[in-house]
Amino acid sequence: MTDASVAVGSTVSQHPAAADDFLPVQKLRERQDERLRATVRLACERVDLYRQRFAVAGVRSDQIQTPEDLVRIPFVTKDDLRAAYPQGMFAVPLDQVARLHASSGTTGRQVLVPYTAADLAVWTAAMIRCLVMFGVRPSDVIQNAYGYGLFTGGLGFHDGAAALRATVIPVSGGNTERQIVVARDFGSTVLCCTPSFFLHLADRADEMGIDLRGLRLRIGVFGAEPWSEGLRGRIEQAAAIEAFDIYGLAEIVGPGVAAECPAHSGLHVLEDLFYPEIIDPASGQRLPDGQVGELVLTTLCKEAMPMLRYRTGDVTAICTEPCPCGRTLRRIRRVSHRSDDLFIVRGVNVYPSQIEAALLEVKETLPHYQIVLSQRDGQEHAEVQIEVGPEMFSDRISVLQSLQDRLTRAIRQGIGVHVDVRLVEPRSIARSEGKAQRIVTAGTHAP
Ligand code: DLL
Repeated sequence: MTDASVAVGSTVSQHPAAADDFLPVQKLRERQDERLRATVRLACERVDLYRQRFAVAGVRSDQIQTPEDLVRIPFVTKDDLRAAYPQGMFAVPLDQVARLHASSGTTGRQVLVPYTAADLAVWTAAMIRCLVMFGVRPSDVIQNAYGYGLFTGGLGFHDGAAALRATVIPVSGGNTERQIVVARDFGSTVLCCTPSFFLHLADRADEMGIDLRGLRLRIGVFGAEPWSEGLRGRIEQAAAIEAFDIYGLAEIVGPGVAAECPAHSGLHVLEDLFYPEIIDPASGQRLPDGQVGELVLTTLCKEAMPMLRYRTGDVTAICTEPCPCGRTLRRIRRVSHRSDDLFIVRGVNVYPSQIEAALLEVKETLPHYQIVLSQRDGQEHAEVQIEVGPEMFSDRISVLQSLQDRLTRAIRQGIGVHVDVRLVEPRSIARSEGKAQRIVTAGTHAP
């Protein structure tokens, strides 16, 4: 990060849509209180689950006046949403629903998410604010390589970019070669996609003899899955762009819940729209700012499906320092993993992001990796499979052995325990066109 980039950030944040990012704290609190009261009232009037939960907890809706009072009410979980499938959580009749989306279903059955026209307008305004935060301007050409469809990435970015009056290329996810040709021939200046798809794209561009650094791209907007600080460095280098993190989830709105400003030190939560809390995932106790735990979100403006204390499963912390960009919105640290996205090696909990960070310490490998879980002797066994580039693979066995040793050491240093590492052939790990699947389960191995 440079001082200049912060200066650029504050210049573009003159955009009228960005004013809500800079509200005086007192005004922000008043807005949150007012919106929270209206949301709680609506939820309890219209949604059985909230009515029942409040009754069991012995709380009346008018007792929830400020976000501090939220601790009195129970959480909502993904299981609750699944149990209410398809429309049990809707707070409006279907004829007032303007659009339906769904969560990705990475951890089970999809959850249906309705939006009224007003919800869509709020979402679009949130996306404009995020794009402005990244320094995107109406003169930009935005290549939107998030999937269009039930997934919120495609249309979320599309509506925000169109409302910003930028030029949108609705290329959607996948079709890697076409993406590269589009970026080159259409003169894209902003690329939006998952970080794992970008890696795939960078590899392919290399094979096609196209240098992404020579294109007009200047900004990349990456989210929808965890990615590490180390990966940011690789991405920025591969395409000579500034890479920004954006966070969101369908149950709350889609992309646009939180985003990075040019200071790159955490993601500002649009907390006049989505109220964040961090809890201890085991006890459910709210944790003070600065402590790591599970992110819980409450929507403050949603009509069609208000969410009160939704447990995201995502692990982060609220940053305590003010941000140099001047935004009054609190920040969360980048989401490194989901609380259920772990595997266990010799009793130690390990997350894929820790493996990725360790791999990035070793220069020769691209972070194309997968963690393969299997049963051996009745115990869960984990093996990290890492792809090596074609030039390395054709090399001598001793070179490969030395690479494997260095990777094994880097991982051991990173996570504190030994994990089996296996180098695999170029292109043998399935490429992601959207969210990467880092952990896979193999068939049962004979002991
Ligand atoms: O992934 C929405 C989105 C689209 C966000 C495009 C950003 C860009 P879902 O499909 O419902 O929605 O998946 C939500 O993805 O709970 C996190 O576990 C993960 N996730 C989303 N953004 C990030 C991020 C979209 N920036 C789930 N870093 C969330 C880490 C992320 N994880």
